[in-house]
Amino acid sequence: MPRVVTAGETMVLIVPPAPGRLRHATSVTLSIGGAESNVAIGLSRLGVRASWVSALGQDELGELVLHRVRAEGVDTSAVRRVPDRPTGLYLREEVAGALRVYYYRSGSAASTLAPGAFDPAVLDGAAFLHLTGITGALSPASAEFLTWAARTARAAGVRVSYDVNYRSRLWEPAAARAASEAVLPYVDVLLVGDEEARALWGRDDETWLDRLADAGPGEVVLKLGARGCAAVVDGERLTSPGFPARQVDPIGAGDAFAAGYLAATLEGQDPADRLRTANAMGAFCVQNLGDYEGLPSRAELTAFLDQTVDLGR
Ligand code: KDG
Repeated sequence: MPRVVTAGETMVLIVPPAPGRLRHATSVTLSIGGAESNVAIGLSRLGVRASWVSALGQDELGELVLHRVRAEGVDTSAVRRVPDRPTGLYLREEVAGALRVYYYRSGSAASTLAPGAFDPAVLDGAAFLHLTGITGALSPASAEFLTWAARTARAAGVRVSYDVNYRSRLWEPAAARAASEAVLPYVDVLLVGDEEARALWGRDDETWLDRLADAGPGEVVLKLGARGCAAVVDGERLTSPGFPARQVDPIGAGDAFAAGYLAATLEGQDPADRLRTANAMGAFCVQNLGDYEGLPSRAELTAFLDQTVDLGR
């Protein structure tokens, strides 16, 4: 039985080998990217059984996504294939130090995720269902899926973790805020970044964290990037400093953070240690290229947390 189930869209990701405009790239790398599968992969690498639920096109890109996620030991048995819809695609480029993404996901297979998209039995034995706000932006049906999935988990006694994951290329702040607030009553662990908190709610202060906690989640974690994180856990306020890290690629850091937090929770770590583990995962992730490729094994994470030096030979 998986201990954590994640649900949401994963796309094929096209990345040029070096910074510069995509139009000049003469070769590219094919990878995958999707917040929820990133979390499942992060957990799997840490030895936590994870299952990813989604919909993919009946196309070669769908095969690519399935192969990559399965290769990470994540259970994909509840992924549906949709014959008449494509698998989503996104491209990245870095121009003058600024990262840009281009989505080709409108009408994608995953945008057909709707209430009832998975058999609730998928959640049997799971400790957590992990969702993100991205799903709410895919289509009106997916927005309903998000609250349906959270409600279904709650009814089955499965805890819900939810990452706001605001993507400004997909929707306006007011719509994203409304979608997140609709899920909050069913959420146990809420993860939100400081920039997206300001974009959606106009604030990220302690009183606001308390107010979010009052809306449902017993645990509200505010991600502060390199500065670490702040949290309200069962009424207790905590902060945890970030780890020094040489940033190569920030994408995926929030998902790594979520995977670390959930893994540490399942291990029974106390709130302060959960936040420290989550920060370590985020720091580990940003030092490598790719959404998930650089995520650590359990042994690598432990060495990082202990700041043990591995001579590598
Ligand atoms: O968190 C990383 C994700 O943003 C990336 O993998 C792509 O899921 C994605 C999205 O919708 O932006």
